[in-house]
This record gives sequence, C-alpha cells and structure tokens, in this order.
Amino acid sequence: MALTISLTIWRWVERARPASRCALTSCKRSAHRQRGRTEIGDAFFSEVPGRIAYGGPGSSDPLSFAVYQPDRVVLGKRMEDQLRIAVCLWHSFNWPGSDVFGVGTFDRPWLTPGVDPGTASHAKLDAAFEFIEKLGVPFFAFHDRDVAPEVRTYAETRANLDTSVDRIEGHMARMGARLLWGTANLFGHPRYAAGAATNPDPEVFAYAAAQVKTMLEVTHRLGGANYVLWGGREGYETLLNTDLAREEAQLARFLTLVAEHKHRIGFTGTLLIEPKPQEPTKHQYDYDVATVVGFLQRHDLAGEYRLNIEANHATLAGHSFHHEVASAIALGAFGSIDVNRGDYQNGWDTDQFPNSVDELSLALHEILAAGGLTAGGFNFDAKLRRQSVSRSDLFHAHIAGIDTLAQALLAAADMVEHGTLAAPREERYAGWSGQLGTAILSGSVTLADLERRVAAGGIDPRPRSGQQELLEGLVNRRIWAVDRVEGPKDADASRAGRAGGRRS
Ligand code: XUL
Ligand code: CO
Repeated sequence: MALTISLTIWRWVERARPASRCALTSCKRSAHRQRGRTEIGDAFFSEVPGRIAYGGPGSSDPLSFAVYQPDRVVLGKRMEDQLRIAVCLWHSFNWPGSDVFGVGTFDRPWLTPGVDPGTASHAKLDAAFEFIEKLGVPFFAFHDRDVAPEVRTYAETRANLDTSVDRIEGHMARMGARLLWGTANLFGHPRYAAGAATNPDPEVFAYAAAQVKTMLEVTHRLGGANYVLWGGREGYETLLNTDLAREEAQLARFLTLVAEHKHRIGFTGTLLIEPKPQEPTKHQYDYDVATVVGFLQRHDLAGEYRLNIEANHATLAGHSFHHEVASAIALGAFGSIDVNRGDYQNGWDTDQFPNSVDELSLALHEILAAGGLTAGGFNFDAKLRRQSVSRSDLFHAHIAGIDTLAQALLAAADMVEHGTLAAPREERYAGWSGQLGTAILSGSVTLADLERRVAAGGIDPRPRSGQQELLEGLVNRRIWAVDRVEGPKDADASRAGRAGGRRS
C-alpha cells in the first residue's frame, strides 16, 4: 500500500516537471543518476529569455527593473558601484524550501536525494551563474557546503570543493562576476551542534579551523572582497552546562588564528563578523554590533575585523537595522550588509527580500554620509517564501528587492545632497565646538572647575527642541520627492539640477 502511494507520488512529480526544465540534462531522470552525467542541457531559467533590462517606473513588464540602472550616476559613482549587489548561493540555490514542519517545496533538481554530488554541484552552479548573469548583478556569495556538500571523508569533500571552485572560476572569467565574500558552514553538520570554535571538544575546533583555512584560501584564490564569519552555533542552549569564560577564550583564539592565516596567505580582503543574537541557539555570543565590538576590543582584534550587518539580525536583537548600521559606523567597524528583512508579526529570522524604501533609505543615508561602501556590498541573504515555487519567483524576488534598494539609494543620496539630516545635527551639537565644549572634551577642566562656573552664574542652559517630528517630516518629503527616472549622467550636473529644483 505504502509502496503504491510512493510510486504514484513519484510518477506525479515526474509528470509535473517538464523534461526541458531539468537542469541535469534533457532528461531521463533516473538515467542521469546512474551515469553521473555532468553536462548541462537546457538553461534552467529558460522562461527568462535574457538579461533583465531597465524598463523604468512605467513599465508593465515585471521582468524589468523599475528603478535600478547600473550606470546611473548617484553621488559621483555608478549605481552598481554604490550598491555592490550580491546573490547568495545558500538561500537561493541550496535551500529546498523546507521548514520545521515540512519538506522542501522548490524545484531544485540538484537537491534531489541520490543525485551524484559532483553532478548536482555542477548543475547548481550552472543554474546559479545563469541566474546572476540574467539578473545582471556584479557579485555573489557562498559557503563551502553550498558548492560541496559534506561526503564520506574530509579528503573527498575537499576534492569536490576544488572541482566546484574550478567551475566557479570558469563562470567568473566568462561573465566577469565577482565574489563579495566566501564563508564556511560551521553549523549544519551534527559535529557542530555544540558550537564550532566554542565547542567543548577541541577536535571540533580543529575541524572548524580546517574548514575556515580552506575557505579563506578559496576566497583568496577567487579574488573575494571579504571573508565572513557567522557564529551560527557559537552560543549556548543552557547555562547549566556552559563555561562562558572558557568559550569566550576559545572564540578569541579561533578569530586570532583566522586573522594570522589571512596575513600569512596575503589575502587583502576584509574579515567580517556577522552579529546575530539567537537562532539557531538560544543565545549567540555575537549578539549585536556593540557586543561584537566590545569582544574584539577585549581581545585586541578590533583592527582585524569589521562587521557584516544583517537587517533581520538587527531586528531579532531588538534594534532597528538603522541602529545597527549607525552603531557600526560610529564604532569604526562597518563592513558590509546582508539586506534581508524580518516580519514584524513574528520573532524569528524570516529572511525575506527587502521591500521597505523608508527603512532602507535611513540605513543607506548613514552609509553614504560616511563615504559609502568600500569592500562591502548588499548581499541578498534572503529566502523565497515556501509557496514561491516557480523558477521565475527567484527573479521577481530579486528584481523587487534590487529596485527597493535602488530607490532607497536615490532617496538617501538626495538627503545627503540636501543636508536634510546633517545640517540640523551639526546645529544641535554646535556648542561642543565652542569654548566650553572644547574645554570639557580636551580634559582641561575638572568637575570642580565646572561647578565653579555654574555657581558663578555663567551657565544656565535652556531646553531646546529635538525636532523629531520636523525631521521625520523632512525625511519623508525627500523620500517622496525623489526622482526615479534617470537624470543627467554627469554627477555634478545631476547634483546642481536636483539641488536647484527641489530644496526642502
Ligand atoms: C544566517 C546567516 C548566514 C550568514 C553566513 O542567519 O545570515 O547566511 O550570512 O553564514
Ligand atoms: Co547573513
């Protein structure tokens, strides 16, 4: 009975998938499993015929950008160079659409159980790079296990990784794609259930070290701009079995070894730590920006690491994304962004594609006002919803997210050009540039000196408005007024034209 049902489901699945859609060749499905074929047949995303073009805000074609124009100059840089957008291989190509209550729903043939791992990795990579090329974004990001799932032995997994990296290198050369960051998956395998660097067993620490050494070298080989460490399970489930001081020392040792190896191999990219407060563990040591910066300073690592801030991790920590970006900039530790959002009605990492121009404008304003991105970028570390089972859904998600980001960039640049927030902020702190403020900050006055001045009647401060509602209104005006249609290409002409036309 059970067998009959399984066979019926299998036949139904086979019929539901048109043969031309199988990434593992034009397809006798069981045959490619037997023969372990590596060649790829039809394009995986054949329903998207070519590169996604700019259609403008009026276009009715959902497979076009309404706002994103890579060559449009914004604050003196091409939009593509301001945003440095990356596609994330993990969520978009290596996650089957499973959740805690159900199996995968997505059409990802390379994740089918039993497919030869090499064949599967190649099919996955070819589909991923077809996607990146059609989307027309410059970067991608991946974990070691996204392209080489763990097999029987370390040596075999390592050999598969090398083969996948060769293939990645070929795709990069062919289409000029760049690696925003590489990272090692130190959270999926059961050996990491009690952490990687913070594991009570030093052999697990050693295994994690081997993985990170390898991926750091792979990232270096591929010319990666950054290397990310996300402490997926560096935390605890219960304090009853946890020695906090010991685990902190282990994590510091691990991060020191990674920094040493970076210098040993001559990797010039930035090392990034990605804060997250919890999930999958109850408590994660890299809780938020301030916690990580404190940790780095305690262990003399602040010069070696910057931060990869994820929007949804910020909200999980009880902060806004804006807060985390502003904090990292204020602490001199800003690096890069994972731009997925959460859902305000639930408290876990839903990893959704961004859709709020208002929220992103404020974060982007902080980044632009601080000089813009350098090695970092905007990585779409985002997942489709489990019901988004069409191949084109991956395009729609990225197009909508990229347009949101592009619109937020225009709004943020507009605020920078108008000094919408900079001018009132400068005015608010003006006293600190005066005689009293500089005397206090330079350390040339004591508490007793200050008391004497107050008692002498020379100091009698009056409350002043913080102007919150005024500023909120001004920000909204800039967001609403922003020009979605490309203006003059020349940066100065663009600035002059905009500043003259619509001053707030
Ligand atoms: C998990 C997460 C990861 C890191 C890289 O929440 O954000 O994808 O970005 O391991
Ligand atoms: Co992330």
